[in-house]
Amino acid sequence: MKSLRISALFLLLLQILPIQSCIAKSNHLFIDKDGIQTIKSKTLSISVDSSFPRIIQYNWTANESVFYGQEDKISQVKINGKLYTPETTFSLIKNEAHYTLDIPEIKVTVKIQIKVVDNIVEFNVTQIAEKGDFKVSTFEIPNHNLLSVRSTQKGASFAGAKMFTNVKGSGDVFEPLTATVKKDSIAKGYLYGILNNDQLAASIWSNSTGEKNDDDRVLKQTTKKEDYSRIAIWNGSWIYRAKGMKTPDPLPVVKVVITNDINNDKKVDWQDGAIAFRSIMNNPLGSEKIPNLVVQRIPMNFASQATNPFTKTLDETKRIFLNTDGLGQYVILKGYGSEGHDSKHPDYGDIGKRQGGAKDMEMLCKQAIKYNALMGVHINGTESYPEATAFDDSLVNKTKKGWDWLDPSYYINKRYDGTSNNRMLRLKSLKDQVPSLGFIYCDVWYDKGSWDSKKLGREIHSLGLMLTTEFPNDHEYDAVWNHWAVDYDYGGKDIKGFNSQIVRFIRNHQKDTWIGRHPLLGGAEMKDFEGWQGRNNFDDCIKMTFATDLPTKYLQHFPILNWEESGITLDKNVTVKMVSDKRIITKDGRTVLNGDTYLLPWNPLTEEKLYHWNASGGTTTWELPESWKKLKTIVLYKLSDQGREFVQELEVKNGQIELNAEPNIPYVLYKTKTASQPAMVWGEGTFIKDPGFNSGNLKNWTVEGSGFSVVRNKIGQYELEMNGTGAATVSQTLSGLSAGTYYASVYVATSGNRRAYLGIKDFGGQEVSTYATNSLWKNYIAADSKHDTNLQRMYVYFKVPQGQTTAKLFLHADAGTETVVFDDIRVVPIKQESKPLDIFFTENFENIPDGIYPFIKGPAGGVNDPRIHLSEIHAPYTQKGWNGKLIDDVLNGNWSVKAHSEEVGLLFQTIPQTVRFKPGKTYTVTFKYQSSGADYALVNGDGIKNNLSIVIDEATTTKTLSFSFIASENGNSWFGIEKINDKESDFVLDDLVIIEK
Ligand SMILES: [Ca+2]
Ligand SMILES: [Ca+2]
Ligand SMILES: [Ca+2]
Repeated sequence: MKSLRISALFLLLLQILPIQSCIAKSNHLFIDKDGIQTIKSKTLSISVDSSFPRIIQYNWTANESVFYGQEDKISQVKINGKLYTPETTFSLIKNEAHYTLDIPEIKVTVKIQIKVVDNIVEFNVTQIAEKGDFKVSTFEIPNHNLLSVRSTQKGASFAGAKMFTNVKGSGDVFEPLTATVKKDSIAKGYLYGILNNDQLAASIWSNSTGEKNDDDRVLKQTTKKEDYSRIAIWNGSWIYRAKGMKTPDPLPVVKVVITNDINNDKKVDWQDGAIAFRSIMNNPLGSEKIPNLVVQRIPMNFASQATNPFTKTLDETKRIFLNTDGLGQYVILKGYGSEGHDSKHPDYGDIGKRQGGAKDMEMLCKQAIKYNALMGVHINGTESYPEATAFDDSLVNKTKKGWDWLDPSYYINKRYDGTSNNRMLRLKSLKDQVPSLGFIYCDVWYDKGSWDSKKLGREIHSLGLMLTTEFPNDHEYDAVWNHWAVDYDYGGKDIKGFNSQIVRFIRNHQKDTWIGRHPLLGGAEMKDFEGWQGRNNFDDCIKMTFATDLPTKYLQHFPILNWEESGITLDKNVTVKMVSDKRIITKDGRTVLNGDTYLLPWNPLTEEKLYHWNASGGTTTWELPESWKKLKTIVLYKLSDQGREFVQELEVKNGQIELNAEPNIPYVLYKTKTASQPAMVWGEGTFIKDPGFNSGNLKNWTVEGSGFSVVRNKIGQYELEMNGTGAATVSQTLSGLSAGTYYASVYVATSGNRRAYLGIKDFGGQEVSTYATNSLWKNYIAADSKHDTNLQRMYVYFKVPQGQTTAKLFLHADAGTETVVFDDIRVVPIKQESKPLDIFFTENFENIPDGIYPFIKGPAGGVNDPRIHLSEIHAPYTQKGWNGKLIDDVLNGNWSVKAHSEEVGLLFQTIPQTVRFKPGKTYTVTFKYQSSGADYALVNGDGIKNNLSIVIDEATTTKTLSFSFIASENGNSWFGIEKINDKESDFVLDDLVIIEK
């Protein structure tokens, strides 16, 4: 540092200048009489005021053109909303301007550095020293005018973007500066702002934010001066120490970038400023992954059903891998925790045991990376449910109810959750258990770009996790993907994506947040198949991936350089334009996409293979990429969920190929014949090989008898079908077992009394099996891939003795003429409690494999996401008396079955494959219950008929209900609980005991 002494002459000057107590001095530097100093790079020199941190003017070295800053004297800072005039000391250190701003009345000193690097000016607050009791919460330099243009400059113009989320309209403001332009009485807030004249364009980026939003990230004001009108931009207030925080935020910083015609289109406009802005902006963690995340998936678990256990999701990841030849996948595990969706949130570390627990989840996330899939989780940081361990009177406001699904939720005090560090610890607990997790999707945040949003972003990023969110207006700064933008037909059209040409220009390659279906750029979209919104068609997902997402993602590999009405030019010589209502994409002048058919190089930068898609099918001719033209032949493969299938070698003629394709079928072309994908290990991490029959064959099974085959159904699921009339069995040896109790389950459908068995033998105990005879009961679980069929799970329990590691699992169909279908076998260790010999059936719901065993969901509400689940105790919040609760959610132990504000109709019932009532026998069914209204009835049925219905009294303390019946001759007896009116009430059941006589 140069030693500094006060010059007597300068002090004299100060007294006659209309400035505050400026103390600027230097031994070696010339300071002109106005105290103006110059610092510079090779590209840019700037004049700064030595009496206060103010940039007056920027000079572009190459042609001496000028960009203005703040020509007016300013001398004040605003701290915690109050104006102060600091005593300023100035020094130049190695071509950097350094200011020390002393504010004696509050004993605060702020140090600021301004430096020029190439075409960028950094304005850094390097220290905020609080020497007394006063604490700085906000810091601002009013009217800072870091950049300005004048009406006397040709082409002077402002372009700014505000948050705007409707599919119609835009958040962009383009304001050419004329002498008659309307002035702004106060500064207007924007998220992004660019100024330009006909020589230079410029923009600013800062880390400023507000308490409630970041709408004032960039402030813009049009004013009238004596000789010209002026538009200026600078940044809004910084939060240094948020309310409730003991530690400060990162120090304030703002950067300015100046550019000439950087896109070489012979004019300077906002688009040059937008390109230059990329060199100063924040790049949200994971934004570089976005162009490669082509396939969009949401496996959904809800209402204890665990219809998408982690191991199944890994198998589906492999199917997509094969069908897309390894395209990147973005997968939100919605319902990874507790009983699914966001139940028990914000206990982020409570990984659902029915879904497979932490071990299976880490296995999924880690293995998925091998298949180019990024796994993340859906979390709720806005609402908490009473069963959460984190739920207490500090976390929530019990007078503010939030979303009510499986249980009512309450709004979280986010500031408390952030400042207490509790949220960070809960996020860390998840990450510690699942180190291979890729991202966190934050649902329903509703907090825009507030300080709380920024804090959450920092927490998540500090764990190395990418952040994505539901709405484009939450976390604009940190999030790279928004559900409502990508799920085009879901949610309203008023909150869809970030509707801004300016911001899409800047960040199209970094985010999936835009309004989809843009005629030129397209937009990422999802048509997933794993239960979210009840969607379950695998082939629809493939179609969306290739028809919409691959072209979108191809373009996202190239930042936008020029955007005209007629077309867009992107980096690396890529263009997209409309020709006679058809989109044409070119690379190096050659067409790679023509309407709904394409030959897209992939990876788009390295071009080692080419994807072909033709929506209507037929023959097309394509010019090959430069590096492919000299080849004599290239190799065409057809893609399916079994991987690459060789079609033919194609002759290259004059650098071109002719292709014949089936409609809506993906193809991939390689330069040489390429080994087929390695055989997939289906059922990885489970005890069973190929539990979902995804290999398409029975190679993993021993087959006895004939008639069994693996069939791909209409929605792209492989199932085991018995179409023969004789008896037959398929079996396989489970290995890796250890001493303990297990269950095995399988989805099954049969009819006409043809018995379909699941059994376990050769495990050191007596063979166990269960069977179905008539699948009369429809699957009403929307998040179940088998919904709208009559496939339901059946279970057998078995106990492996010490020293035994293997067992034989078998599926068997008796002789018969009806078709039998099996799918999705699970074998999982589970705790079992012994039951007395004289008891026919008992269940206390403490250790349920999945679903609400022995019940299935009934027809009430149709196929939906039901509001019946296994309720977990967290006294006093889940129990009667807390906050006016009328009944207990849990009657005995830690778990009960709870139906919450359900629809009218049969809510749940047993079926013979879960509780088989033998014809002619008498059964006494007993259970404990509480009910907050006399709105329920006990139903005893036979097949799809209800024989008996008994209204159950309201019970706000635990009561016991007992009834007896004689099982029907056809073997289809069951019992269940019905909701008899549409009043809002809850019903809780536990300690089911059935005695046979
Ligand atoms: Ca230009
Ligand atoms: Ca299957
Ligand atoms: Ca219980």
